[in-house]
Amino acid sequence: MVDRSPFVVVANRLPVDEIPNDTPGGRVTGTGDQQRRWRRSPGGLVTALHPVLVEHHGTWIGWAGTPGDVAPEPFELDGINIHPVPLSEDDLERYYEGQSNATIWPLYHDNVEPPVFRRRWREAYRVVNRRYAEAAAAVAAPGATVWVQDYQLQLVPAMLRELRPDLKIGFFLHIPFPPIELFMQLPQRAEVLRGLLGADLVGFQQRLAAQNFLRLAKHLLGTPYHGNVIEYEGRQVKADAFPISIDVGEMERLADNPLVRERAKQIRAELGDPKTVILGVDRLDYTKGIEHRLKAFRELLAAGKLTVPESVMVQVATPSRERVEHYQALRIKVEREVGRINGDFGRVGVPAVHYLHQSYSRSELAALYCAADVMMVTPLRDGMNLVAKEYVAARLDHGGALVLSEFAGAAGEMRQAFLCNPHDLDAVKDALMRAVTVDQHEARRRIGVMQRHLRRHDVARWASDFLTELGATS
Ligand code: ADQ
Repeated sequence: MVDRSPFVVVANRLPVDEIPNDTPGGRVTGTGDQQRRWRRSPGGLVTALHPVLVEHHGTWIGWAGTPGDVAPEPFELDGINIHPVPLSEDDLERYYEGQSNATIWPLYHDNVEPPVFRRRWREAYRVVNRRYAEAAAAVAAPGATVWVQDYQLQLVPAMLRELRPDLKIGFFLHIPFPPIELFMQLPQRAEVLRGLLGADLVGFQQRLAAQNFLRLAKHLLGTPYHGNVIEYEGRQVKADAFPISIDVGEMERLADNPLVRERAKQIRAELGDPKTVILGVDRLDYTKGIEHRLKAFRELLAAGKLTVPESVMVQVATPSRERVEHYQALRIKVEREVGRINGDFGRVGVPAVHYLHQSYSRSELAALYCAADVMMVTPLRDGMNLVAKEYVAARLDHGGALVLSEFAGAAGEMRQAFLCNPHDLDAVKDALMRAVTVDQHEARRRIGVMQRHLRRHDVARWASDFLTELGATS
C-alpha cells in the first residue's frame, strides 16, 4: 500500500494500459498467476500532470481497464502511485455506457442525440461515484489537494467533502456544460449539481459553460453568486474557464522527426499524390459531425467544385463506445455515406474517401497531420477538440489550413481557422472551399498566429493555471 498523498487525481480511467505478459518492457506487478504488465498510456492529461504528481508523491485513482469485482493492487509507475478502482461488467454497462455515455454525454452536448434515462443507471452512477470518493478519501493525506476529472464523476466532490472536509477539492469538466433548459431534463439534476458544488473550484473549457453553471445553481438551488463565486452552505465555490490544450512540444518533436516527415510524403504518394488531401480525425462519435463533413464533400464533388483524383478525403474514425446503441447506428450511417461517395465518384483503385476505422500511434497521426492540406474539425458540439490543436502544432512548415466548427471550444482561441456552423451545410462547403483555395501567404499567416498562441498555452500551463487558482481558493 502506498503512503497517503498530498496530491491526488481522480479520473474514470487510470493513465496506464495493461499489456500482454510476453511483451518486453513495462512495469510488472504481482507474481505467478497474478503477474501483470503495465505501460503508461499516451495522453495530454497524464503528460501535464506527471511532473506535479512526481514532485508531490501523487496518486492517480481510476479504473485499470479490465472489468472485474476486484481491482489490481496499487503500484508505482514512472514516479506515480497508481491506485486502481474495480468496475464490474454491470458497472460498465450501467455507470459508464449507460448513465455517463447514453444519458449525460448527449445531454451535455446539446442533445444532438436524444439522451436515454434509466433509473438503474442512475443508481449505478451513484454507487460507482461513491467508490471513487472512498478511494480518494483513503489515500489523500491531511489537507491534500484532490483533482477530480470529468462527467463520469460529478458526484465525487460532494461525497468526498463529506468524508474528508479537510481536503482542497478541484473538479474539471472536459465536455460542455449545458444551458439551464437542457440541464433541467436530467432526472438526477439537483444531486449532480450538489455533487459539483462539493468542490472549491469547478473548471470548465469555456466561459459560457462556467456562466451556465453559475446561473443553474441560482435557478435550481437559489444560491447567490458574485462574479464567479457561489455562496453555498457557508462555503465559497468558484467557477472558471480553463481551456485545455495539448503537449505542444511533443507534437512539434514528432513533426520534426525525419521518419515522420518521410512517412507524410509516403502517405501522399500512397494516396496518388493528389493536389488536395482533406483530413478528418475523430473518435467515431455523433458529436463530431463526421456525416455532415462527408456530405459537404459529396455535394462539392457533385457540383464539380472538387474532383477526384485531384482531391481526396481521409477520414480516420477511432472505434469508440461500440456497445452503446447510438454509436452502432452512427457507424452504419457513416459507412453508408462513405460507400455512397465512393460509389458515385471513385474509380477502380481511386476512392474519393479513404475511411479508416482504426487507432493510430502518435507518430502516424503526426504524419497524417503533416500530409493534409486541409484539416476538417466540424463537431456539432465539443468541449475543446484537441485534434484541431494537434494539427496546427504539427505544421512546423506553416502549411495547411484548418476548417473548424464554431461549436468546438477550440474556436474560442483559434480565430484564424476557417470557422463554420456545422449545422449549415452550405457554410461547411464554403469554409472547405475557402481552405482549399486560400493563397499560400494567407494560409501561412493564419497557421503562424495560431501556433504562437498554442506555444504560450500548452497543457502544462492549463494544469498549472487550474492548480494555482485552486490553491488560492479559501
Ligand atoms: P475527445 O472527445 O476524445 O475528448 P479530442 O479532444 O479531439 O476528443 O481528443 C481526441 C484525442 O484522441 C486526440 O488527442 C487525438 O489525437 C486522439 N485520437 C483521435 N483519433 C485517433 C486515432 N485514430 N488513433 C489514435 N489517437 C487518436 C474529450 C472532449 C474534448 C476535449 C478533450 C480534452 O470531448 O472536447 O478536448 O476531452 O479535454
